[in-house]
Amino acid sequence: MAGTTAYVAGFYSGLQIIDVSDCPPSTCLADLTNDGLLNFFDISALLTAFADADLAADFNSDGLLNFFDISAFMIEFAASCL
Ligand SMILES: [Ca+2]
Repeated sequence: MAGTTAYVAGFYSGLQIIDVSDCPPSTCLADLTNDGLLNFFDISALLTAFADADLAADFNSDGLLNFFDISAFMIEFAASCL
C-alpha cells in the first residue's frame, strides 16, 4: 500500500500514517494495483501472481493458492468499493 500511504510527521502528534486512497484498504482489497481503480489490470495482476505461484495471489491468506483465492477476489471485485 505504499503507493497510497502518506507519511506525515507532525510536531505534536509525532509520525502519523495516513491512507490517502479514496476508500479504506479493507474494502478495496481487489484493487491489487493500488491505483484507485478496479479494472482488468487488477484481474491481470492476480492471475499473473497466481500463475507464478506468488503468494501475493493468496487472496484469502490461508497459505494456499487455489480456487478459493480467485473466488474471494471476484467477490471483492464485484463488491466494487470505488
Ligand atoms: Ca489462499
